[in-house]
Order: sequence, then C-alpha cells, then structure tokens
Amino acid sequence: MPISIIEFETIDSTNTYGLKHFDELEDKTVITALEQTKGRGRFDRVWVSGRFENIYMSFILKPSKLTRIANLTQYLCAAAAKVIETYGVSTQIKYPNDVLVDGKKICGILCESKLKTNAIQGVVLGIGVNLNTPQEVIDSIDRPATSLNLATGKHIDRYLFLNKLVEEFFSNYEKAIHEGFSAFEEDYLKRTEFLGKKIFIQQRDNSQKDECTALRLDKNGNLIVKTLSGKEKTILSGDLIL
Ligand code: BT5
Repeated sequence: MPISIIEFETIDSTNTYGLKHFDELEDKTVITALEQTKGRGRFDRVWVSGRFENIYMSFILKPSKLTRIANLTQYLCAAAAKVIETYGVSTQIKYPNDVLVDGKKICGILCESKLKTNAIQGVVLGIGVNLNTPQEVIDSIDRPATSLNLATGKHIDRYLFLNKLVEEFFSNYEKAIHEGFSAFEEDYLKRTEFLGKKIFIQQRDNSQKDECTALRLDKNGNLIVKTLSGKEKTILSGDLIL
C-alpha cells in the first residue's frame, strides 16, 4: 500500500510536482489534486484537468530493481481498466497508454523517469481518469473521449474510485516490478481489441501515418506489427490510430 497520499486542491501537474520533489518524496507516495492548471499528456500535449471530481494522480516509485519502465504504464492501464469495470462498463486498452470505453478515451497515463547523471532513480507514474467531466467539456476534446458519469448515467464518488485504484495498483505491484509484462499479461491482453486488425501508427509530430497490421505483443509487452511491405516491426513509440 502507499506510504502516504498527498492531496492538493490546485496544482500545475501532479507529475511535474512529483519530478520536482522526487528526492524528498518517499517510495510509493501518491500525489493527487482536485484540478490541474497545466495537466500534461505525452509529447507536451494538454490533459484537460478541470475541477470535475476526476482523478489526477501520480505514483512516486523508487523500486530497487525495475524490469522495464514501459511495463509500468501497461500495468497501471490494466489496473485502471479493472476498476472502471467495477462500475458495470466494459473497457478496451489502446496500446500503449489509453483505456477506452465504447472506443472513447476515458483514461490516459504518463510515465516519466527521474534521472540523475543518466541513471534512473525511479519514475513518476501519472494517471488521469474522467469520472465526472461534463459532456460539453468532453465535446471540446480534439479526439473521441468520454467520462464514467456519462457512460454509467451516474455521479461517481471520486474518493471511492481513488481508493479502489490505489488498492488495485499496489495489490500486484511488486510482481509487476520483478516479473514485468508476464505478471499481468492476461489482464492486459484480454482488453486489447486491436490485435489482428489493420491500424495506423502516427509519429509524435503527426507527420506520417503508417498503415500496418497489429500482430501480437511480445513477451516484453512490445507491439509487433506487419508493415505493408510484409516485414515485422516492433513499435516503440508513436500513437496507434484504430
Ligand atoms: C496521455 O497522453 O494520455 C497522458 C495523460 C496523463 C494525465 C495525467 S493526470 C495526472 C498526471 N499529471 C499530468 O500532468 N499528467 C498526468 P497522450 O497519450 O499524449 O494523450 C493526450 C491527448 O488525449 C490529448 O492530445 C487529447 O487529444 C486527449 N485528451 C486530453 N485531455 C483528455 C481528457 N481529459 N480525457 C480524454 N482525452 C483527453
């Protein structure tokens, strides 16, 4: 379980705070906020973070041994999907870091490493989940999005969700750290609907969309695709367009 949960009313970003104060924060500290003024996605994208009783949270993690950092994102994705499903909705995982409901993004994860003279000291693993975002705010997001209140027709108790997520995350955390993808492979794979399908990989600068077929995830959790020329390729960065 976490050492402590630190909650802010307003913060720029729980990840930014976690990185800035990394040295003085203990392993397994959880930072949360009611709203973020500079919520971030990957590649400096904006994460819409208004005061809507949503989850904006970062785990400060300093494991002595870490198999693969990318697996932590996948592990948290599966944990969040499980918790969302306790509200009676089904979820899909979009590689590598999104949880979707009805094909629309409800949760995003941002994993950032803390480096000191090129050695990894640990990670700040951030997650945003839309629990009670109003429809008009969801409509303003530039990609298909949703919120748990809209999917269930009910207001969602933020503290209950937060506690469930923290508990689910730490229930299998040690195993995920030591064994990597195999520790939670089944939970992740059963929610991935894109395998076997035609997808596009878009690079971060949006320059190019490469068509390919999603084949499988390898034992490390990396996505293997077949390109149009028939070659197998491992996808280590970029966005999946379904
Ligand atoms: C992510 O980036 O999905 C990572 C989001 C991580 C947010 C958490 S909140 C706590 C912690 N502190 C932070 O500052 N960040 C983390 P990416 O895969 O790059 O997706 C970003 C894209 O998702 C945006 O460009 C929008 O298209 C879309 N988006 C933005 N806000 C959204 C929201 N609230 N719900 C659904 N989609 C959103």
